[in-house]
Order: sequence, then C-alpha cells, then structure tokens
Amino acid sequence: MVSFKSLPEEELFLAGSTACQGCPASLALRIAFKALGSNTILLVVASCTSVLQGSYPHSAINLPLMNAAFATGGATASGVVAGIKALVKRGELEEEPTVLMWAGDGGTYDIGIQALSGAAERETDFIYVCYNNEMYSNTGTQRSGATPIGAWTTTTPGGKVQHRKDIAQIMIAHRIPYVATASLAYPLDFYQKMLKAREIRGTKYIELLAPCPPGWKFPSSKMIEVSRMAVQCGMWLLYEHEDGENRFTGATKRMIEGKVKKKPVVDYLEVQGRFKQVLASPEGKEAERMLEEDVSESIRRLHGWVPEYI
Ligand SMILES: Cc1ncc(C[n+]2csc(CCOP(=O)(O)OP(=O)(O)O)c2C)c(N)n1
Ligand code: SF4
Ligand SMILES: [Mg+2]
Repeated sequence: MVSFKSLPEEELFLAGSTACQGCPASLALRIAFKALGSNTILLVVASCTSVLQGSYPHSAINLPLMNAAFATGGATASGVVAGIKALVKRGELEEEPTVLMWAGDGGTYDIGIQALSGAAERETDFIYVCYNNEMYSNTGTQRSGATPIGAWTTTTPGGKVQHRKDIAQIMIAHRIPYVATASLAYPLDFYQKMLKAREIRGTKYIELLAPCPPGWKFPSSKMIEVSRMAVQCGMWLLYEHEDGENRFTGATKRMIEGKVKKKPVVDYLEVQGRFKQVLASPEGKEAERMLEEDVSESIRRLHGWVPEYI
C-alpha cells in the first residue's frame, strides 16, 4: 500500500523552476519523477514545460532531458527508444531507462496527434503523459481540442462552442496496454498509475488534468481545490483501461458506486474566471446543461450506463 511516507525522498524535480506559482505541471513532474526514479529520460515538446525547466546550467530537472519540436512527441520517443535498444544490443548499455514523453494538450490533442498515434501503432515502449490545462498556455491562452464548452480563451472570446475531444478514448482505440487519467488532488492515485505504467511494456498513455491558475483565472492557492472539484462534479473522471477493461478509481469510483454524491458542474465553473462571461450571458444555462450532458456521455462511454443517482 503506497502512502506519503513511503514515497522516495530523492527529489529529481529541483527548486528554482521558472513556473508560475501554483503551477500544476511542475507539481505533476515532481510526483512522476518520484514514481519513475533516476533511470529515466525525459522528453518534452514545446509547451510551458519547455520554459519552466529553466535554462542550462540552472535546470530544475535533474534527469537527462531532450526538448523536441511541438508536433513530434511520439516520433521523438520512437527514435530515442530505438537508440536505447541499439546501445543495449551493442553491449554499451546495461539497464534500459524508462522513456517519459511529457506534453501539453495542444501538443497531444492537436498538433502531436499523428506522431502519438504512429508511436502507439508501432508499440513503442514508453510512457506518454499529457498534462491537460485545456489550452495553449505557454503562448498566452489559446483554445485547444481539450478546451471545454463555454471556456474563455483569447481565441474563444465569447466562450468555446464546440465539445472537447476524448483523446483517452482515441488512445484506447489503439489497443495499447495501459491508459489512465489522474488528478493532482489525488496524488497517490497518480503516483500508483505512474508506477504501474513503468512496469508495463509497450505504449502507456496517462492524462492528468492540470488546472492553470493564470489561464483559468483563479488564485494560485486554489489549484488543488479546483483539481478536486473537477473530479467531484464528473468533469474529470479518474479511471484506468487495462486488458480491455475500464476501471474507475478513487473518488470517481466512489461516485459511480453511489458512495459519494456527484456535485453540480456549475459549482466548478463558478470558481474559475474563464466561465464568468458565459455564465452571465443568456447562453449560460445552455452551456451548463451541455457540460452536464458531457459528463453523462463520458460516464456512459466508460461504464455503459449512467446510474440514476448521478
Ligand atoms: C510548430 C509550432 N507552432 C507553434 C509553436 C509555439 N508554441 C510553443 S508552446 C505552444 C503552446 C503549447 O500548448 P500545450 O501543448 O497545451 O502546452 P502548454 O503551453 O499549455 O503547457 C505553442 C503554440 C511552436 N513551438 N511550434
Ligand atoms: S501558465 Fe499555467 S501551466 Fe504554464 S507555467 Fe504558468 S501555471 Fe504552469
Ligand atoms: Mg495546454
């Protein structure tokens, strides 16, 4: 049983990063590194993580690190993994490192989807983590395929009108051995999913909701609270997909089993400035209804039906 006390003390994400206060990506990196350990190679595509790592020789990341072009996440990983295998074959490397690709939602849902799909189809042995802050935050908050209905971004000034993609389902359709979602409000759940991914061979896809204080417009001290509210209202479902089965985990499992009551989506929307405009508009109620329907549809897709108490 994993507990906070049992986590490794070694810090591979060091102090001195250039992330904003309360940045979800930097906390997520810290937890992921604890799960994977020092024999890990980190690959990063253009995103806030390219910047928050700091600049050489003052990097906050105490691991071998390669920054790659925005669209190339999956292809970069396939190349690095092939290089590792060649070194092992030649007897120049004894223990294969874990390869971790770290990308934002823009680099995953949009520009990186073909490279990711190719790597999954080639069964490249690596872990792909998408930290999903539901927008292109590094370049100043533009919409992405992960942005939910109603959310303000600089390119959706009146609130986005289209549905977000369900990329975890797209990855499941690739028949890769492990797909999981996670939240920073449940760090041990995330840690255990990373540990599990490390032990499985093939392509593993983990997606973490990453509420971004400046982009979502809430105080940085509320980052964990907003992460928790997303799960409690069902806008972010925690689950794993393994051996062809979906399994809800943690707080989502308790909600699906009726042990805790689902909270209304509007509670979650109201703590974020990015929904302020749409909630105050004549379309506000319709956006709220569409997001509740989005939650039901996601549960239906994973579970087959929506329990009546949800
Ligand atoms: C081909 C290309 N187009 C645009 C950019 C500029 N760019 C750098 S990071 C970024 C946004 C990345 O968004 P996301 O993947 O969601 O990561 P986040 O910034 O949210 O961490 C963009 C558009 C780029 N580096 N390369
Ligand atoms: S803009 Fe958001 S994701 Fe980017 S460094 Fe700041 S808090 Fe982190
Ligand atoms: Mg993003």
